Amino acid sequence: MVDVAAALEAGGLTNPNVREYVEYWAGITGASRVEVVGAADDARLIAEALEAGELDPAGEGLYYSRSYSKDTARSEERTIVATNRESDKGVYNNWRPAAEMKPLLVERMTGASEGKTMYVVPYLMSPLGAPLEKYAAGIELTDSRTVVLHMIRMARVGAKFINELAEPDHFVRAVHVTGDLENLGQGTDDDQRYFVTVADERTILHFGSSYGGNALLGKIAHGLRQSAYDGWASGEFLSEQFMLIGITDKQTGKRYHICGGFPSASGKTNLAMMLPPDALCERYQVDFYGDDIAWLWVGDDGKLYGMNPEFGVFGVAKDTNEVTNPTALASVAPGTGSIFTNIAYNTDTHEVWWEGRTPAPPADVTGWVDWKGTPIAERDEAEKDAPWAHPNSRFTTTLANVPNVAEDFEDPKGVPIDGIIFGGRTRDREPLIRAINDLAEGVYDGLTLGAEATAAADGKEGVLRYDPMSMRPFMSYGEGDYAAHWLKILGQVKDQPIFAHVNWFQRSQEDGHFLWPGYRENLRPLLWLMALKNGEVEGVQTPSGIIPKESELNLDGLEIPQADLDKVLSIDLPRWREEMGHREKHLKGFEGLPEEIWEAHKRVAKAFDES
Ligand code: GTP
Ligand code: SPV
Ligand code: MN
Repeated sequence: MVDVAAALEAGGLTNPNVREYVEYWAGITGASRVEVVGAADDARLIAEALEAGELDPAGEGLYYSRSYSKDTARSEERTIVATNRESDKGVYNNWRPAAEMKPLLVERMTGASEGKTMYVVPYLMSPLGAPLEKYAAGIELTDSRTVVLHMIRMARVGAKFINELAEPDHFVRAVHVTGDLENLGQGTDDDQRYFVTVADERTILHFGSSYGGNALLGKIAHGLRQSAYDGWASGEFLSEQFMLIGITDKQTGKRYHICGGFPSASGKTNLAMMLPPDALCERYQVDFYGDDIAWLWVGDDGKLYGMNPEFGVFGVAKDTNEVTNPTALASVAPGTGSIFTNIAYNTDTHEVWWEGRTPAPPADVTGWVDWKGTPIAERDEAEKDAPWAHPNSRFTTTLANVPNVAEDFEDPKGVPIDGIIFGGRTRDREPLIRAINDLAEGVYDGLTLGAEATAAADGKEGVLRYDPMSMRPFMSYGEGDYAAHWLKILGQVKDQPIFAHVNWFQRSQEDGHFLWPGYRENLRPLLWLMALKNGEVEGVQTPSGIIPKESELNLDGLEIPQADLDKVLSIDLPRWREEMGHREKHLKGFEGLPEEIWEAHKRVAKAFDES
């Protein structure tokens, strides 16, 4: 048996509540060593990982990693929220009784870390001193060094975050055991993986993966699922899969903050890193606060506040290039300590590449291997046309590396929210932007977000489905309660943020091209939204919200075919009427949905009937 007390002491982890927890799981997993780690250990752990072949060099201060080929995305089927109350069961949270799941996880984890080190990773999902700090502390136990290196980039990591807790026992207990990845039956009827959040015990037990969304437990499992549950149980806050940005109009000195949810791999990181279009650069500035998670609460002044609990970015690589997202490229430039996962790699030159990095892959394939490690020159007939990088390949970097990160991104008081937007990959029906002034209609709009699923979840790409508030994979309690909690929190706000639904992904029915150029141009509809909130423009009222008149959108320097612009600035009435029937069915699945949401639905449906 490992001497846990000695390991905790050596690592400076003095909180007396930690020992029993670590001893229990060290005993179960059979780990051969226990080691407390923090951000200060990064350089040593990187050196060890390079030495062990877990990482490869990818340029100065850049690293390349590869996860097992059947372990490249979150698994929604194997992700479960367990509690001790059946009333926590929702449509999407895969609820199971805690008493059933805990023994299953103990069984799988028993002896599964033999021969390995159990790293003790104390973390905080919040800037120090934030109003919601008490929900942000956790300790991840993991048997993967690569997971530690990712955690150091994605969260604030160090013993001090746990030693100095106001309530010393109030931290999330998060256990990650990788398992024998080659023998877990991923995706088969005999799938051994389990990713369980025991939400009412603030315990997270994940077995069978080393991919980010399944293994970085501070991020998705704690930062979204657990905290959404905590926010509801305490009645204090919302935790959402939201990006968060600031927009400054340098001419008037006005500053706005907008947050919003798009499903996984649907544009949050790109929006948060946005460089304004060239013609608008002189006047406007976009500041990055967060790209994947926001916690929202009502301040003493009655305003809605938001903050990003994370410390880094775990971004989609595909299609990131100098035109679409120069900010992202700068964030992963030499010297940033960034880690790339599952992209293509050149074993001679240590260069990296992914689809969309350049229009065509490198012409000289010497030294290049694909994301599975197969030399490109040796790929067989079946693999020949397959992508070089996995579609869900990612880069990991810290917020401080992001060129447009807001000056006050670590300010614990958060930022006041002026707008809340929802969006997704919707190939028809959804216009560029439609604004919603009514709280219940805004919440209703989030609940009925429908979009194409992406490669961020195993085996789901392209499937059209509802994804309420972009939280479908992260929902931790019933949707009816979730809607009521939104209405309750937002109902306390004095100066209501404006809501909007946006869509950068409408396609031509003839040739499938994107009708809106997207990326940097997405600032334009957001500027219109703030102008609408200020009463500077009026837009056109439609049954599903207010859409911009063409003359109200700042189109300086934008080249877009008139027919495409007309299409994204219009409402397709027959398609919408059809959609209203689908929505009714979708909402009927939610137990205890508040009457205000049904009334909002009926108002919108009636307006379509009468239009
Ligand atoms: P998660 O990290 O999975 O939650 O994803 P995300 O919502 O942050 O998505 P991200 O910004 O990483 O974008 C995902 C993919 O969509 C990338 O391949 C982007 O290049 C692409 N994308 C982002 N914004 C746009 C846009 O405005 N138009 C088009 N056509 N593609 C976009
Ligand atoms: C997502 O899938 O929405 C992500 C990345 O942000 S993951 O960490 O895999 O969840
Ligand atoms: Mn995400």
